[in-house]
Amino acid sequence: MNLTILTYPDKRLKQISKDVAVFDAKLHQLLNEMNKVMLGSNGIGLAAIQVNFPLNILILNIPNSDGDQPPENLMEIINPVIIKKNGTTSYQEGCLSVPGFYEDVDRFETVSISYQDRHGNTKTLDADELLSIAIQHEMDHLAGKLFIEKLSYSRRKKFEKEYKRALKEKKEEY
Ligand code: QAP
Ligand code: CO
Repeated sequence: MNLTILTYPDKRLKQISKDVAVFDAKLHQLLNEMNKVMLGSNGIGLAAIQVNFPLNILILNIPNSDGDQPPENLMEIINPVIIKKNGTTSYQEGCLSVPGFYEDVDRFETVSISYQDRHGNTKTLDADELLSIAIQHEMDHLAGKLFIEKLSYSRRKKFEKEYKRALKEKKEEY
């Protein structure tokens, strides 16, 4: 399958993802490969569009207090819909598709979602703290949005400047 992570400003990240209709072995293979790519890149969350599959799929593995990400903490969330949201919070977010940049982003404090698991079974989940933030971050990917689009004008400017410089330095380092 050989997945690679798309990075900003790749326009493919702007695609609107579509619902998964078939819960077959190919879907399971994609989920398994996404998990490998996420953990191999030190990620805590990944949307399928970030590996160029415009499907409503996200995976999460929120580290526990000692920083571990055991396999039993992996969450596979397919076709998610927010059914309840409350409060506001702010967190310094990053993204595997925007490497090296972190900035505060406003989110709902808690969200409840309805989603399907890898077998197509419908579930609900009440999320708070980092899990809630991560779900909202990854669901934005499914709508073709990156966290940098939620920044104020001045912070977005700061991002563009820093990110362009980093890209240029990377090109020059061969
Ligand atoms: C989304 O983000 C997220 O810049 C997941 O050099 C972010 O896994 C959810 C990463 C914040 C909740 C809060 C970023 C790895 C990983 C980088 C990630 C980098 C290496 C980001
Ligand atoms: Co992201």
